[in-house]
Amino acid sequence: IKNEIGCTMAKHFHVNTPLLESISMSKHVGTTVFLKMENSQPSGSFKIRGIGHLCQQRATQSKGVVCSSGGNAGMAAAYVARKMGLPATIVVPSSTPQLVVQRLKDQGATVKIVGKVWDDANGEALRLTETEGLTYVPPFDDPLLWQGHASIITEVAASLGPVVKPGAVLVSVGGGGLLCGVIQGLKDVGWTDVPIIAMETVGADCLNAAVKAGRVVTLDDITSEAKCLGAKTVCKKAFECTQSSELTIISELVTDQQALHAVETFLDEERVLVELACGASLAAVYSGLIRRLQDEGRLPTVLGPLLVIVCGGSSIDMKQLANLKHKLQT
Ligand code: PLV
Repeated sequence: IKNEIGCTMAKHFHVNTPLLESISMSKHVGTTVFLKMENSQPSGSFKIRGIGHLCQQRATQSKGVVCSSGGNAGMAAAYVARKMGLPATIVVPSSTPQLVVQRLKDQGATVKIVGKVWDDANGEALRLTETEGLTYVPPFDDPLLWQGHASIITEVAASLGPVVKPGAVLVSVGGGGLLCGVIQGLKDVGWTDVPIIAMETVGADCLNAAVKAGRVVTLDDITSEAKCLGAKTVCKKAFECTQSSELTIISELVTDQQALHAVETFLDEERVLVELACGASLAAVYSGLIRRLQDEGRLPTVLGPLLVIVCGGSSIDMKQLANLKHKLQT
């Protein structure tokens, strides 16, 4: 594939990530655990899968892209735009840590800081789409993103081979794009009987609030420190999937403290640093939530291998980790 300036473009921008068995996590949960290491993607998270795919479909004739983001969608959009030879404008809310703003600039993006939460930044991105004629890159609500993210599951199926099937899949939910992609992937490989555990933090819980209300609702504010899970409204498709009998989706919450503790344990045991948004999923293992779901009969007592999507994230370094510890006083 050639772009406008004649550069040869890769078939896709993401890489096939490692699928690692975690002995220490298996000890915590009492069943085999496989980690899909999306933290090792270019740009630091799974977001590159969907955003790479979307940009290849929509941005080849573009004069530039604009993406609203809590951080990681922006990192992916900036990376892809740079590879495609396009300018990128990334709009982030003021809650985005300075370290992410710097990393976005290092990817060559123009960064605009607008509003308090992602929803505010998104308003500005939509405005720039209109006024500047840029290609809008949504962070989670688009079928092209879900199609790109679905490759996580097809890769896992290829790695595990025909005889092994996960007992459950663990994902973090922000706006629900990753969840929709995982659902798509499970359908693609015929694993619709594999339950999904959809994790959010208290205070960034738009899916859980929707499930409880029985309809899509908008949160008043994002009070969690897991800002990359901080969309006030979950995408309609993700909510609809929780209401359908085609797949089992269990929506669960952990506290910021539990997510932070999970980030630290993961760093100690796996030697990998991920952000709080990812810690929300890991906490399901470390906090005993999986075992509780088994005790409650919501997951089978004898569970097949647990597949953990290690979504990754760039909003973290040792200094930020110390800041979070101080803020959350653990
Ligand atoms: N983060 C989005 C939305 O933020 C963003 O703009 O980067 N894990 C990580 C590390 C993430 O960055 C995100 C999304 C998620 C999980 C959740 O993915 P989603 O939004 O597709 O459910 C407001």
